[in-house]
Amino acid sequence: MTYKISDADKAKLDALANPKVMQIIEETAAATKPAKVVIFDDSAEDTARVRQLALKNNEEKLLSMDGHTIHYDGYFDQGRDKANTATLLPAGQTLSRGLNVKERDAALEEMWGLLDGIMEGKEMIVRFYSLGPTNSRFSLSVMQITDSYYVVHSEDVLYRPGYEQFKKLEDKDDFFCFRHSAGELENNVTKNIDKRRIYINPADNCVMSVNNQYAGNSLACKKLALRLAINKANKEDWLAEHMFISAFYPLDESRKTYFMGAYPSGCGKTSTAMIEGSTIVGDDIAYIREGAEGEMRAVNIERGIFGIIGDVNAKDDPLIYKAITEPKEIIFSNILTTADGKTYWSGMGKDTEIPEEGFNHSGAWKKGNEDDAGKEIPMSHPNSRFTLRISDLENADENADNPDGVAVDGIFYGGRDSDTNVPVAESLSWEHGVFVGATIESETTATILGAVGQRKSSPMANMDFVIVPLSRYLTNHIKFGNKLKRCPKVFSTNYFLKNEDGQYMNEKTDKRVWALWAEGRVHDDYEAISTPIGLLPKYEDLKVLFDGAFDDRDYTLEEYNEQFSIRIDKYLAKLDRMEELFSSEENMPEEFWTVLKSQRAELKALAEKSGAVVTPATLA
Ligand code: SPV
Ligand code: MN
Repeated sequence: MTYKISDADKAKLDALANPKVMQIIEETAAATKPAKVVIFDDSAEDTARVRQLALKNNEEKLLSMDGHTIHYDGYFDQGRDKANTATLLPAGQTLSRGLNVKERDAALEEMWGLLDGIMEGKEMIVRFYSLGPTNSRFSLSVMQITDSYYVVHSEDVLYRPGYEQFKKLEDKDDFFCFRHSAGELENNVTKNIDKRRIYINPADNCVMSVNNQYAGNSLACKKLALRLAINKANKEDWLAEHMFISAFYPLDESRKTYFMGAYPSGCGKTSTAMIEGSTIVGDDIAYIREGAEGEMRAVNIERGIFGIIGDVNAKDDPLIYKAITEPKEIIFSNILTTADGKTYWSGMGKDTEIPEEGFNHSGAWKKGNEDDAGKEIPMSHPNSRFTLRISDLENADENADNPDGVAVDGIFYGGRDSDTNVPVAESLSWEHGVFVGATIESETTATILGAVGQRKSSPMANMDFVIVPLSRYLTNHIKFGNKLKRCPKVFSTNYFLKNEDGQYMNEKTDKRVWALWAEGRVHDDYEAISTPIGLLPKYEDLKVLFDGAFDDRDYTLEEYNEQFSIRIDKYLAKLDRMEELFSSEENMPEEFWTVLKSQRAELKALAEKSGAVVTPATLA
């Protein structure tokens, strides 16, 4: 052994009796040269110690409310860094949609160079997690190595402990391995941001990530593991998806129905998972397998939420707002805080109370401050977030930790689309549902570094992580649904439709009604209007649901007609965009093209008969 370790920590490693674990620690310590190696197990003492060390090392600071802490990522480390994230493949291999690829040997050489001495003077933390409930056939094991106590503290909140699960691996190397270093720090944030690199190596199920802190770049278990899981799932017979899982209930709460949903970042995924009246299993990543009765079963691989805090207020997201303004263990990131430990973020609904100075992702901040590029620094970053445990929520679902997952009967797909899709529509078939998911488009948001507001295609809201050919991923999706005896219904949603004056056509809370309608459709409670783009709700049914769901929302026929009219030109233009994009994919499933062609033919025929904009009443 070439590194320093306490006897107690050495005993924890010995108890795992896993040669691969030992080898990885040995070679990582030899390269990174930490002051010592520290091993944490699943005990409450170790978990408490992680949080204390995040505070002691100034990676987090206490806030005035019990359990709340604040962490800051660097000014230039506020989102996932797509440009410097790459999958390592043999020379000549590429990935769909221009996902970054690097030649494996050269990239590994570069990475080991960056790792050389990177932990000098710091502790090399080794911590184990389970992706999914423990003792579950769905779950995978993760070994996280990092020099950041914020990273492991976040993972302690977001993931289930996995040290005991590693013991059960015995000597097998069936786990994902992650090496992370925040790199040299200045004022507690990564200094050498130009040397930020995130390399995914599917050949040995390892990821290396350096010179960053933002969770989407640094946390093993989040998007780094999702990429490896998608690779694994596509070689096996299951799905790894960027999806929430929640139970929706009818207004009389007489039954519950589990739904999943995929939305690109910043497009309402967490608020859909936390719709009033629902109970939540998870809001970000799910593993899906077939159940014993031929049903779709899903587990949340996480046990917490890393949610966007911007625009969370008592009116639009009452459940989330309540959850983050009460005492419990919460890590806030990149919002405005004051010397007395108060928290502020944009859109919190208290505009008049926002202080003119404080501390935020730019450091000491005053209203009107500009950055080096002359851009005014917002009070809180648009991708600032909160991290909390689902079990600390009042609306945690009773099956959130069920090792056999939950049976899913509905799937939502949505993007950020101002002019095309109707607010909710049921897909005509499983294949049509996969098409709807594959053709999600969204205006970009602040979660990804780079320009915001551009329309981007994001298949299943999962594209950034699909490190297998997109065509294979979609083919597996179609096959998976087709083999089920109880296949979920699929719904497209769109919360972002705007009228000609640029105003949103819907209130943010309207999504509750779309969920109520979809839940009812699963149980055949409502008739629907059959159209080429899918099955649409009837006005009378929505009216009753709006009246039942809200005290003061009068849903008018004019609103309905405006929202649910089929804007045929827009749909046709979207089909053209999709045809062009997917034509460059080899081996696309035939079903995709069949749906695309029939949509186009039917929409054209409808336009000839009824004009370019068709109200649902015309089709009823
Ligand atoms: C997302 O962007 O989809 C997130 C946050 O869930 S991140 O950790 O950046 O992936
Ligand atoms: Mn996500």
